[in-house]
Amino acid sequence: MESGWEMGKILDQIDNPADLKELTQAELKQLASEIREELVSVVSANGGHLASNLGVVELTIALHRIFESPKDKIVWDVGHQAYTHKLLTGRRDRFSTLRQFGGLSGFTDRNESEHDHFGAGHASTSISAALGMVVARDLAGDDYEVVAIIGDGAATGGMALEGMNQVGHLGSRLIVVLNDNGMSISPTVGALAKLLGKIRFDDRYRRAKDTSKRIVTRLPLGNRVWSAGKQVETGVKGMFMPTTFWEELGFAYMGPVDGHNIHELEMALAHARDYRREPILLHVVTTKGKGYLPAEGDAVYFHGIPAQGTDNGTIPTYSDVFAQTMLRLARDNPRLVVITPAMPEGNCLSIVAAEFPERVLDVGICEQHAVTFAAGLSIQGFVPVVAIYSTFLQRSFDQIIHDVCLQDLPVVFAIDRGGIVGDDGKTHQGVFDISYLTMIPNLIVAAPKDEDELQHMLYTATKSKHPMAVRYPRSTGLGVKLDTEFCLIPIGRGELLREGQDVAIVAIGSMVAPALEAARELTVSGIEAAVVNARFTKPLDRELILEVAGRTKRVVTVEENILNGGFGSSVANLLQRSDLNDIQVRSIGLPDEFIEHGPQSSLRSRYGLDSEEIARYVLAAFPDLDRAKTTAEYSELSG
Ligand SMILES: Cc1ncc(C[n+]2csc(CCOP(=O)(O)OP(=O)(O)O)c2C)c(N)n1
Repeated sequence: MESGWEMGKILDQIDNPADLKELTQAELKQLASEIREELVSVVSANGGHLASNLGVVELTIALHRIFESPKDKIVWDVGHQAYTHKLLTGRRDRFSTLRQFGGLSGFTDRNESEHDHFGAGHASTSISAALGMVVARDLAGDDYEVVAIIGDGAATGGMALEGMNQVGHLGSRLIVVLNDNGMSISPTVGALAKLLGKIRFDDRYRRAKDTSKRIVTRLPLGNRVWSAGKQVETGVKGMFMPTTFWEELGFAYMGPVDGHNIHELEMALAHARDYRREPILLHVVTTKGKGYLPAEGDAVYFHGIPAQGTDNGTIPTYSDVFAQTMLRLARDNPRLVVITPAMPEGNCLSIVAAEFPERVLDVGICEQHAVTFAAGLSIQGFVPVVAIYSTFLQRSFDQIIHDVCLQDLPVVFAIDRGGIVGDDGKTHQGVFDISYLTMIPNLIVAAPKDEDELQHMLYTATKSKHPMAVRYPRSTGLGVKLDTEFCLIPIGRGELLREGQDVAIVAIGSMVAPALEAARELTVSGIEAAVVNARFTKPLDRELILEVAGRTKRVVTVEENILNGGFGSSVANLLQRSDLNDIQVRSIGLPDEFIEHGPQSSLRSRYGLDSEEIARYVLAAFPDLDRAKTTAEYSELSG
């Protein structure tokens, strides 16, 4: 670090974590406030996880002062709170590109920095990944520290508990920092959350906060107040803790520590680092949104904010229409229950919860449990709707197969964020669901062409005798009128939206509207394309697809999903097994790669999923059509 930083911002002088070590406590405080300014400024413009990041500024600074990344491994859970970590690990200059196409990811990413020891985006992975590193270290006879930082929300996830179970069993040297702000996206739910609440709000802790400060400043680093768990003989630990939950799991427990006091954090982390015996759980209490009043006041909204200039307009989103539909259905059917794995906000469920609090169940960040829990409700004659993002449903793959579909239980999967989600990028794209759901026996898989069809499909799903998935995109609807009466959509029936004899564009879900538009654009080239809204990827509308294919001899499928195992491959399979000969089939969809972050519209265009690209593809895929057009034009010209 250059000397003379007093002249400018301290943050501008931090090129790597080692630069932090020379700063005084007063300078660190100044640095924390500069970081907050930078976070608010960039995230307000680009969108992102503001409140979570504001809450861990001091914790991140302290971690990078006490540990030596990249030698020591700092493993963030979810990775959505790693913005300060990015600022301090050589990415300050690129921070303004956060979540933009080609810019920094909104999560930890091993391709981005040697300081990102584990890539994340989905919750509850840190303890398992960190334990893997610990065991590798110990088997290889290496010596470095491994620290997992996990939020109280992510700690509700099953894998976190599975990881803790093995950590306690092995007794390995691992430090788990529990970043407890009482919030997941919404307030954290569950018995574990209650336990943490007890500690946070315990009178003895509040009194002890000051006491501990006194003790910490009075005593040298090695004082026994901070020596952990079973070794502690002073009364301080007992004073802090109403329970020994973590100790029973085999962890030494330290805390709770004030997560906005850098000095105190450093002392606690240094003790944890030097303890070197059993695994340690360091309980750090933070305030989500800290230091920016709007975010402190409304941490739920500021958990993840949209980029500046994102105009929501007046057209409802698909998520809005989902929630409105659930509300109406819940009024009519006292057996309808909506299950959300910690995403009541994202799924817009507050309007349903306000009227039926006992029938909207937040189960925590527990997608696997959510699905099997739904199976149990279904067996007892209830109508469970699992409201879930496509990307997170991946967690429940076996539960869908083994607990729901194998028993043919009529569970409804309302799958939000199907397709390209945009700025969250690789970890969050909902581009696999058509493939991984269509292959499962008994499961009906549908995707609506617009928000009106969504409500009818959801209604149909709640009346189904079989499990049914309805997937819809992250976006506003098309602005179509919503029918006031729900109607049943015949299972496995698509609809022919446009006649045409040259080529049939068979589209599913969000791709139906651009397919229709592409067909209009193709008329300029003298090509008449039929357009089919397939509605179901399973069961397919055999009759309709075979009929248009037989007539046009050219079929193009379009889906916002990976091509491998997707809708297009189902249609190709159908045609291959039919008696039809000489049908040319082409499929538009996403390639066999992880799709990066960027605006939804530019990603769609990049991957050929908008009307212009679909039209261009049709022309290129069937040059005979183009020739026909040219000949037609030629004869027209030549009179
Ligand atoms: C498997 C999975 N489910 C849901 C989410 C969506 N999600 C992102 S952050 C978050 C809350 C995390 O809460 P916590 O771990 O306490 O961190 P905080 O933001 O409060 O710091 C949720 C539910 C996710 N990333 N991964």
